[in-house]
Amino acid sequence: MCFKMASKFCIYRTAVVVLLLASHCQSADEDYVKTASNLRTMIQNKFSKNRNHAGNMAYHEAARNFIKSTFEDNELDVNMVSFATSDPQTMGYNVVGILPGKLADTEDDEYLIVGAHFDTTPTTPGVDNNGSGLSAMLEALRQLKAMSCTFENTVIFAAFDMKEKEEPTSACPSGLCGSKNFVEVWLKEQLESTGSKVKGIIILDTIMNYDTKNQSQEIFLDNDEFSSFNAEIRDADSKGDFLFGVGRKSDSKLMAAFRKAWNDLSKPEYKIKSIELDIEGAPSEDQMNAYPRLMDSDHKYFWTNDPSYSAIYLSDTDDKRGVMRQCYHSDCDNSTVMLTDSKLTFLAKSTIAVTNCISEMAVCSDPESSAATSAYVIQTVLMLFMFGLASFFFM
Ligand SMILES: *[C@@H]1O[C@H](CO)[C@@H](O)[C@H](O)[C@H]1NC(C)=O
Ligand SMILES: *[C@@H]1O[C@H](CO)[C@@H](O)[C@H](O)[C@H]1NC(C)=O
Ligand SMILES: CC(=O)N[C@H]1CO[C@H](CO)[C@@H](O)[C@@H]1O
Repeated sequence: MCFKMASKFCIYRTAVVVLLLASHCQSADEDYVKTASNLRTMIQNKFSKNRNHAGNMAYHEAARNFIKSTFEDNELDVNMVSFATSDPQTMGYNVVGILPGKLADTEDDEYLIVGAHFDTTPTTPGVDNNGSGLSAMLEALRQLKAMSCTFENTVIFAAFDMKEKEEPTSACPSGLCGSKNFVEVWLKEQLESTGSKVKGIIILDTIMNYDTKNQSQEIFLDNDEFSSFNAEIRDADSKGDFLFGVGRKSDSKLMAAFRKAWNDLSKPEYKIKSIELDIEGAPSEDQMNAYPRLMDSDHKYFWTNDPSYSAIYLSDTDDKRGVMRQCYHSDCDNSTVMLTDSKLTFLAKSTIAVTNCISEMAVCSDPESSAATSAYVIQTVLMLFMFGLASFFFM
């Protein structure tokens, strides 16, 4: 009706609707802006210099203490977990923060774990690798706390030390020492003493290098089984405009939950692509060797553990995309190159997706959250009412 009658009123009415819709949608955009701004500040101030235990010991320690105090500020139970390394002079330190759920310390509890490594190789500021994953984890923690609801399940935030292997000392020649210790010692003891289980782990590694230029994305998987995945990238002009997720068959529920959280957000130009390896449970030696790129992050020991835990690994494909082809493990993985608006917005989307995925899976059960939902419903009803009123006057 409105559209047939090109009246002045029709224009008013459309304007009112547009304004109402804009005010209603604003909060989503504000979330991105606020998240990106928090991430920028954190990376700039805390994660823009080298954090190798031998390369820059003071900054490595400062990063660790910053993570610890962030956990404390958010009222987590904090464990600074030290572990011996193959170098008797060097200790490793994981920083673990626990947000106990209502089911904490019971056999019904199923942990959700978010993990990122905080060290770098000796020669890089490590803004993308892996200041990005760590910042996303800490910002997701802030957002989860801001929801002010008590989760059914316990959520654990783990900052791993000594992921990186290229270093002047022989502390961790194989890499992934922090997450290995976390899984095989700390988590094992925790589960044995409580009888609790693990629902899923999200590993955030190098995740902020978004690049929309043609040919910015190299093909990074050469196994035949990925030919259609590769074709899809080529057909879209090989743009590095997606977050890359890896899981096994055994991780399909967790990956589906994360993808849903991602796809429910706005800004579809920031994409997600994931693969599902044809693996159930712990990968065999042959399977490990078949996918070297896909096994080389902190999810590895969650997969190989007995029992094997559900874990997904998220990255921006590291040295196979855009500027990271030159900057990986080097000088220019720095704040000037990485802290652009589009890279920060990409990181913000990953952060909000982690927040929403964890809050969904950990089951928020507080009346306050349903109060938030009611507020949303009331806002919507009010909006429809005003729309009706506006129609009445302007028809
Ligand atoms: C990217 O590739 C597409 C298709 O090949 C082409 O139409 C477009 O102009 C290219 N963009 C740039 C910026 O080169
Ligand atoms: C980061 O690296 C770029 C490229 O090498 C350089 O131009 C810039 O000055 C560096 N920024 C910082 C903060 O070191
Ligand atoms: C995805 C990923 O693991 N990114 C990098 C983080 O740091 C280590 C060590 O440099 C790299 O091997 C990872 O590939």
